[in-house]
Amino acid sequence: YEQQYLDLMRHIWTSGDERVDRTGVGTRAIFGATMRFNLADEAIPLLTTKRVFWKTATREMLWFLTGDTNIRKLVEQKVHIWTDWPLDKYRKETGEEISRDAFEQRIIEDDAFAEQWGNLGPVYGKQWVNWPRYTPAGEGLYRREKNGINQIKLLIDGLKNNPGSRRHIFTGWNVAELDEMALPPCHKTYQFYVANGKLSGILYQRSCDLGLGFAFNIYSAALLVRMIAQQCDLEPGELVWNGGDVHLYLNHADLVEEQLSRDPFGAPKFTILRKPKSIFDYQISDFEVRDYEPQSHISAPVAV
Ligand code: THF
Repeated sequence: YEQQYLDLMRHIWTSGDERVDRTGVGTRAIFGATMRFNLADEAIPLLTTKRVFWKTATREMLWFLTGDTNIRKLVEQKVHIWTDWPLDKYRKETGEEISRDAFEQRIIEDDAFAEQWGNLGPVYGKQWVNWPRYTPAGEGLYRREKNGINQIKLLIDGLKNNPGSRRHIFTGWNVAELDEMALPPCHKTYQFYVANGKLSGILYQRSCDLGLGFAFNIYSAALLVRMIAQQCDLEPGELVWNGGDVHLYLNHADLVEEQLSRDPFGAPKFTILRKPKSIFDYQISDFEVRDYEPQSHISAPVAV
């Protein structure tokens, strides 16, 4: 599987379309790509050609499942991967040249500050577990209900009660609310499939930062399939990844060169140590990775 990734990276770097993107950094891109990964025998898609911080990605996934959209809980756990967007907004709106560390410190220490500046808008978690629900309130008006739709709960119920369904889907792409989001969802649609006692998943990702985000996105999707399979008493099957605009940022040249010079090594294993009561009750200590001996981390800047 990792060879699929490295081949795609090489292909995009050598023959992708060079284009200007939203961030102004510039990318090389292709449109449409698929990778498949078998999750049997505790296999987990963690890249071995660089170290991937799987605990960070796990904390992010658990945070999504709480429905939270404020970076505070992430920052408290030393997860910094969502800080750059609120930080950028803060700097632009106040003109203050605050450092990233100082910004995170204020997010942790100052409730009002976190409330005002730490929010990403109705991104992933909000849509996943609390998609807005409207009911008619007469005279053509609608009332927004206090509790929205929990797509994840419905998904699990559906997988348990009607495994053969072709509608096991959840999505963060709430068209009416895209404008309010710091960033519209990249990993936007998940679909699941049950056959022969196994649960498989497809992730459709509209936009993929192949050098940086992909390592997180593919691991997180596998984690999700594994947690859902456990909750539904199924074995993990296959993870299929579909990318739309799959790109490499032009300022990731060093990362690309370094990573393409390395060979994959070993087969990391993943275990869930306990079966929590529901999909919403997992903790970081429930997960164990073994046989993961990656080559060194390669740092690269994130385009905001
Ligand atoms: N925007 C861009 N340009 N790339 C992305 O990968 C991305 N995301 C999320 C939203 N917008 C994006 C944010 N997720 C890292 C990882 C995931 C991110 C953002 C940043 C990152 O910097 N990873 C480093 C260090 C990790 C760490 O410090 O723990 C890495 O080397 O992996 C993709 O969904």
